[in-house]
Parts: sequence; structure tokens; C-alpha cells
Amino acid sequence: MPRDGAINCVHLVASELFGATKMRKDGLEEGVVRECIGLAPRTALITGITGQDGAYLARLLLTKGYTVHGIKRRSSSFNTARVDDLYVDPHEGETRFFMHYGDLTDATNLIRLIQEHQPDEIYNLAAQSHVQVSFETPEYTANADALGTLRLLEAMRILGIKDVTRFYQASTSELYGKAKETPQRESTPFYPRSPYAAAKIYAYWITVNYREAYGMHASNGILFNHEGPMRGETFVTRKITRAVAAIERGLQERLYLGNLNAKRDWGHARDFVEGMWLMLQQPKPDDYVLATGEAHSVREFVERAFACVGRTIEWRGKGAEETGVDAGSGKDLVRIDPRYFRPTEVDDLLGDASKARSKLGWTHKTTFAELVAEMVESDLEAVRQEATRNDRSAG
Ligand code: NDP
Ligand code: GDR
Repeated sequence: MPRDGAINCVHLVASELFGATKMRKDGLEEGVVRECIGLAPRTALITGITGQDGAYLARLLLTKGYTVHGIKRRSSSFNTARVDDLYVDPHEGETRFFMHYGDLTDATNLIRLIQEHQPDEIYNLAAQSHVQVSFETPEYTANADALGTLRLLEAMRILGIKDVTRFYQASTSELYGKAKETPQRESTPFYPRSPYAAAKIYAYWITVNYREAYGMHASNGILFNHEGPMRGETFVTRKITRAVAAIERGLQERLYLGNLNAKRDWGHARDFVEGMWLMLQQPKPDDYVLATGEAHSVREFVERAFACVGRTIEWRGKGAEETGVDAGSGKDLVRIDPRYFRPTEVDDLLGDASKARSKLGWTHKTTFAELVAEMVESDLEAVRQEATRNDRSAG
């Protein structure tokens, strides 16, 4: 079994570039193959490139020398703001970042894109990812989140790349739902509480099944909530930090929220995409929880976010009548709107990432306090820039 040697690596680099299947049947151990591939330019395909995680992962892979192909949906308005800075006009310079139109509900499109770009790694991040929206659009959510994953796995089989291309599935702590134990780890039973979570359970198990049935290098990252300045504005953390910034600049009166008592294990997306990548660098595929091991309530998030701009929130009243009052001014800045209550809620999630720590060497780097501060800071700057733009256009 050849283990060392520049010569093997040189062969592998060439084989990676011009068709890897033959070289991998020559008896090289999987670990050696990956080490050597580390020297060759690698290609990744990311579905959901325009989303929060897609944007962070694309940046990470580009810094590691990858060529990155992303799938974006056609939209009547611009939807690439998170990755616009990565784009280089191919007429003007060399680029390793490409975007292609596509959709997880369109199997022929997925097959063609995978065939054309022959990725070494596929990261399936695309999803209708909003839990509350999934109650309004359960069928679409199942189509994109559950069947979309199946379409990608089948495409890999149909194209004969199941032995050479590695697959990452964006699984979620929502699978634990009404959690059976605390903290949740890989062995904790699932109990989904939304159409989103039910769809993601299918995606989780079909990934495991293709791994077991066809020997594919397919892994699930069971990721607990991860946030950051690029988080979508309708997820609770970003909704809060945007509101804090807008209230601070006098552009918004108050913030309306749903369940203040829900607890989540919130980390930073920048740290979590590193874990996704590590999973695909392992000799063997597996499933891993990524989490911080610390849970905080929505209420605490609100308090800390307002504290970043020097305001202390005091809670008054109960249930839907509860308000968050600014101790300094006496103004109620937070009110409850029952529209944001969910038909079935996930009350409390807390992850145990010991396996990822010991097997991948992964751990989160950003603390809860740092995360909130970074998001508030970024939204204060965004609101300032918006205000400046509006001033200019008014003049
Ligand atoms: P986002 O909602 O920010 O991004 C989702 C991405 O999927 C967007 O690029 C969106 O496109 C795209 N998308 C949606 N539907 C389709 C479709 N039918 N075909 C193709 N693309 C589609 O999610 P995140 O980046 O936060 O999350 C990434 C993945 O990780 C998701 O699968 C999510 O469910 C999962 N996850 C997220 C966690 C988190 O805390 N962030 C935790 C655990 C799992 P567009 O921009 O056009 O809407
Ligand atoms: P979640 O994130 O459902 O955990 O899914 P979200 O930020 O939407 O909700 C977290 C908790 O906050 C409560 N909440 C509110 N939520 C929203 N969006 N808006 C509100 O006004 C509000 N008020 C209170 C919610 O009830 C909930 O308990 C996210 C997504 O990224 C999923 O794709 C991912 O799988 C999971 O995290 C892990």
C-alpha cells in the first residue's frame, strides 16, 4: 500500500483533475487520498450559496484554495447580497467563485450542474429554513428540504460519482424538537415539532441510508442555532439586533416578539462552517452535533442586545401582556405579538458537541456575549449607512 511520497501525490493531483475514479481503485488508502488531494485544487458545490451559511462557507473554502460553485435561485429581485463581494467578473480577472441558477425542486438541473462541475465535495445547505414559515408552506418545505436532499444523492448515484464525491447534509437541532434528554447528542432520539423538522428528518435518514446502502461518504452535521451579522432578518436574533439598532437611531418605536422564554444554544455561523468542512475531511463519513453547550432564552438575548447600547430592560406584566421597558426612559420597547407564537413550539435546546470536539478537533470560538455584540454593532452600522443614503436621496 503506497503511503508516502510526492510521486503518489503527483499522480493523484493529476487524477483528481482529470478523473479520479481510476487512481482510487489502485489501492491507496482513503486517508492518503485525502492528504494528497489537499495539494490539488479542489472543487466544491454549495447549494444555498446565497444564504447565511453559504456565504460563510464559500469564504472559508475560497481561503483554502477551492474552486466554489454555488447554486442560486432565480428571483425577481437581487438575492446575492451576502456573496456579491466574492464575485469577480470572469471578463476582468481570474475567479474561483461561480454561481449558477438552480433549485432543489428541479432534479434535471441538479444533475446537469453536478455533471458539468464534477465537485469533490457537495454541501447541501439550501432549504426553506424558517420553522414558522414551514407551518404555512408545509408541502413546499417537504419538497425542497426532504426531496431536495434525495435528488442530490440520486444525482450522485446516476452520475457515477458516489465513490469520489463527498456529501454534507445540513441537519438541525430541530430534529430533537420536544427533547427527550438534555443536553442533546448524536444518540438522542428525535421528536420533530414542525413541518420543517419533519422534512429535515427525512433528509437526515436518507443521507444515512445512502451512506449505508451505497458506501457513500455522506455526513450529517446536526447543527444547533448559529447566527451572525448575515443572519436572515426574520430569525429572532437578527430581528432583535436590527430593532435595537433602529430604535437607537430613532427609526423604530418598538420590537414585537413571540415566545420570550424559548431557549436556544446560539453560536456563530463563522465557527460552524469550519465544522462542516472538517466533517468532509475525515477518512470516514459520520454524523456530528455542533453546538456551544450553553443555552440562553430569547428574553436574555433581548436584554443583552439592548445592554450593548447602554439600555436596561425591565420586564413588566405577564403572558401576552408582558412588556420590556427601558429603565432609563420608561418607554416600553418590547411587546408581545401572539402572531409569532408557533402552533407547536420547541422550548429548550442545548447541544453536546463532545464527539465533534474529540473526533474533529472542532470547538466554537465565539462566546454568546461576543456574538450579540458583533450583531448589534453590525446593525448599528447598517442602519447608519441606510440613514445616510436616505439623507442623500432626500437632498
Ligand atoms: P438561509 O435561510 O439563510 O439560507 C437558505 C438558502 O437556501 C438560501 O440560499 C436560499 O435561497 C436557498 N434555498 C431555499 N429554497 C431553495 C430551493 N428550493 N432551491 C435552492 N435553493 C433554495 O439558511 P442558513 O444559511 O441559516 O442555513 C443553511 C442550512 O442549514 C439550511 O438547510 C438550514 O435549514 C440549516 N440549518 C441552519 C441552522 C442555523 O442556525 N442557521 C441550524 C441548523 C441547520 P434564497 O437566498 O434565494 O432564499
Ligand atoms: P429556530 O429560529 O426556530 O430555532 O430555527 P428562530 O430564530 O426563528 O426562533 C428561535 C426561537 O425564538 C422564538 N421567537 C421568535 N422567533 C422568530 N423568528 N420571530 C419572533 O418574533 C420570535 N419571538 C420569539 C421562536 O418561537 C423560537 O423558539 C433556526 C433556523 O435557522 C432553522 O433553519 C434551524 O434548523 C434551527 O434554527 C436550528
